This record gives sequence, structure tokens and C-alpha cells, in this order.
Amino acid sequence: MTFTKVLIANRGEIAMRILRACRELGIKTVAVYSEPDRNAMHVRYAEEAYLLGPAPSNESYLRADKIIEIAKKSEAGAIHPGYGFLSENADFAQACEDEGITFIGPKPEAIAKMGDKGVARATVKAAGVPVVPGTETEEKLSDEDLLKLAPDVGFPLLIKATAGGGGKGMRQVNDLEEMPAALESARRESLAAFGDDNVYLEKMIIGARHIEIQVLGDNEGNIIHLGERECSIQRRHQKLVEESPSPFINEDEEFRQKMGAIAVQAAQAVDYVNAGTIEFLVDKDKNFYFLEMNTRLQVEHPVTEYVTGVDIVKEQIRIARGRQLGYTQKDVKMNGWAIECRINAEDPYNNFLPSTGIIQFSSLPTGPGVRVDTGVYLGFNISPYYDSLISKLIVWGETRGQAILRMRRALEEYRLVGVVTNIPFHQSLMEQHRFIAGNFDTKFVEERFSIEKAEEGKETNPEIAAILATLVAHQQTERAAHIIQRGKRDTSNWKWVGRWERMHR
Ligand code: MV4
Repeated sequence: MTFTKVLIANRGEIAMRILRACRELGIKTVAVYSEPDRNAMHVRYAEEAYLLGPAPSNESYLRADKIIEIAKKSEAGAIHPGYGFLSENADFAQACEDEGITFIGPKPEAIAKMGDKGVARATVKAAGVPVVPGTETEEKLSDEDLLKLAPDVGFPLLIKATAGGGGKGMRQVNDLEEMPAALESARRESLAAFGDDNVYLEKMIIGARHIEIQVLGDNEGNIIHLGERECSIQRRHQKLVEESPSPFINEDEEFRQKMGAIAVQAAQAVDYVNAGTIEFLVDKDKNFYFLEMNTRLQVEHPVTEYVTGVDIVKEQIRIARGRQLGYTQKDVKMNGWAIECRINAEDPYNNFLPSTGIIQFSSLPTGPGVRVDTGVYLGFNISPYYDSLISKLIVWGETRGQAILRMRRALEEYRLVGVVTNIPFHQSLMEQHRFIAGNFDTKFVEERFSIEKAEEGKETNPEIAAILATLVAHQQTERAAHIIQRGKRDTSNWKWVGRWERMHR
């Protein structure tokens, strides 16, 4: 269990994040890399680095065998998988265990159970966690079974891949007639993506938000939650902006603790150890349903770190070393507001087409309440082989309004030449009244927001900055004076935005 050297089986900003935690803890580090990453930041930062192979992931960062061999050769006692790649691969976690290497993450059994969405649903439901009504079996269901069950589930419904997650192999079905074709294409997509064509049905929850709860568990069975993250700002299942708290939950501490306790129950159902995330769909009436559990460190973990003060990566290492959690539930307090913008190498004016190129100039935002997690630097070549995430810009403010103003300032300071980024998208979003008002669901970016329209509007609505500033000042006064009672504050605060929204409809 104890180790003094960690191999980081990842690249980019998350490899850097983990390396930095190790450095602060006095843990020695081993990096692995693919050919195009030979000069990457994580390779330079680690004390040792080993080549895995050519660019494609299945010849490099997915090579479980090589990674374990390098860990043994370099005498790394533990492997941190980061996110993506091998992070949710139960066989890899098992292989580490078999070789006497600590996998910094949950047990293989927990990864496997949560990886099968049918098993995950059944397991958490049995533990008292609300799941979306739908088919309720761990058995394989034939088309015939599904056609029979569909009317009971009710329309519209969603066909989901058992092996899926993140929307792959998912189909919306509005009536029975659409079922056969949708089943066929969902199965085909799932087979191609996961080598498994098993599917199940869920009633479709309309107009829901995506809110997730961060959990931490140690080897003694203690599990706590670190509050929620709002992740509804996404496009094609790619999250773009995350925040904590959620504007939908903000002042409702009772609801937060209720969701948190349920998330802990879901984690307990699989004897969860280390950091994980329970995803929920939350409707307007605050009904919430378990969607899936991510059994890994997530991209958006920094917003939780900012508001709770917990270093999640250090906690992961502490847990993996067999120590007790450094916090009990009552130690966890949420303070202020954090927002993360994912800075991607993609063109927001051209259907978010990925862009590539060499970073010719880079100047990062700094100053109070600003954190940038990045894995690239001047001269680095953004290649098409991996995801398009260049960096994460995270800000903290006392209130949501302060955080938005700070994000606007930080986005303005951010300079990157050589590759097209989605920074203009984030700038437009931070000025959008529905975003400012916290009035959005998972369909917002795809159906209600267009950067082109937002920018057209900008010329005619130059007062947005002034309105935001007024709003923030108004919030500060209210906070100081305690005029508005707890729980009511949020709605009242945003009446300014509502007024402005009506003016410009
Ligand atoms: C849903 C849903 C509505 N009703 N399930 C998308 C990816 C996968 N994690 C689950 N997803 C959804 N499942 C029911 N029963 C809507 C979505 C969904 C969604 C969920 C989270 C974040 C963004 C989303 C975008 C579209 C659809």
C-alpha cells in the first residue's frame, strides 16, 4: 500500500495536475509518453520518462502491458491513471493489483459494476437511490422484450447502451413505431464503440439539468461528499463550462445534503474507495435521478477544490496509501463560487471543428482567484491524436456574479496564438443573460445559444457589463445587510437580469 514513486499513465493538463501533487508530497514521479509527446510538459516535469509507442492511443496511452512493465522497471509502487485512457478499465486496475502495484482509484469490482450501466442501475436502486423509471434487469434484453416493455416505460424514452455512458449508443424514441429502427442503430453504434450491443430503456426526463456530486471514500468504509457541480453547459456530451455550487441548488442546503447523502449511498452500494462522481439528472421540481457513476478523477474537479478547499488529487494519494480520509462530512464547507471554462483547440465559428498547430505565443491569465491548469507551452504542437483540451481556466469569486466578472477578466487576459480556440465562445457565454441568470438546462448550448447571434446582440446591448456590475454590487449590499432571507435570496437577486431579459426579447 505504501509507495514513494508514482507512474502517471496520462498526458496533458491532468498529467501535470497529478505530477504537481506528487511534487508537493515529496513523491518521485515517472511519466510515460507517445512519440508526438516526446517534448510535452509532463515529460519534462517528471523525474523519469519512458516512451510507450506511436501516436495512436491504442499503441501508446492504452498499452496497459507496457505501462505496467515500465512501472515495474522504474520501481514505481503506484499508478495514477488520470481521466480517459485506462482510468475506468477494470482489467487494468486488476492487473496493477496482481502485480503488486497500487492503482490510485477504486477497486476493479467497483469499476466493473459501475461500468455496466444495467448493473449500476440495479445496484444503486437496491441501495435506495432513485433511478429513472425504465427496464430493471441485469439480464440481456432482446428486441422482442424491449418492444413489449416500451409502452410501460412510456414515451418519449431513451434507448441506452449498457456498456455506454457519455451518450454513445443513445437514441430518443417518441413512439412505438420508431422503436425497431432506433434499436437497430443504437445496437450498431454500441457494438462498434464498445464491442457490446446490449441496451436498456429509460423514460426520458425533459428539460433536466446535469448535476453531479463528488465523493471520496477510504479503505475503512468512510465515504463523504464534496457537494455538487453544475455541468449542464455542454455540447454533444462534451462539457464546456462547469461550476460549483449549482445555481439551481445554491441556497437550498437541505436539498444539497439530501442529494449528497444519496450519492454517498450509491457509492456505498459498490464499497467505493477513492474519488468518484455520481451523475444525476435534476428536473425543475427538484426530482433527481441517478444517471451513472464515473469511477475516476474528473476534468472538472478543480471547481470543487476551489469551493471546498480539498485537494482531491492529494486525497486520492492519501487514500491509496491506506490512510483515513483527511475530512469528515462536517468538515466540508462550501465557500464562494467557482467556474471552469474548458479551453479547447476548436473553432466556435465553424461548428467547433478541432484545430491543430504550434503554439506561437501564449500569455496566461493570473491574479486573484484565477487558476489555469494547462499541459501546453510555447512551441508545443497541438496534434489531432488526442482530445482538444488545451487548458482549464478556473476562477473563484465570493458570489456567482463575482466569479462571472472574474472569468470575463481572465478570458480577456488569455492570449494564445498559433491555434484557434473556443475562448470567444466562453466570452459570449459569460455575457449571455440566461447564463448570467443561471437559467439553463442541458439543451441550452445546442438549442438556445449561438455565438454569432450573441455577438450581433453585443453591438446593440453594450450595457451588459454595466448590468453585471450593478448586479454584483446589488448582491454585495444584500449580503451585507441580510435583507433577503436565506433560501429566497437567489430568485430575488436575479430579477435584474429578468428585467433586462424582457427588455431585449
Ligand atoms: C438521459 C436524459 C434524459 N432522460 N436519461 C446523456 C449522456 C448520458 N450520460 C445520459 N444522458 C442523458 N440521459 C434520461 N432518462 C438526458 C441525457 C442527456 C444529457 C445528460 C447529461 C448531460 C448532458 C446531456 C445532454 C443530452 C442528453
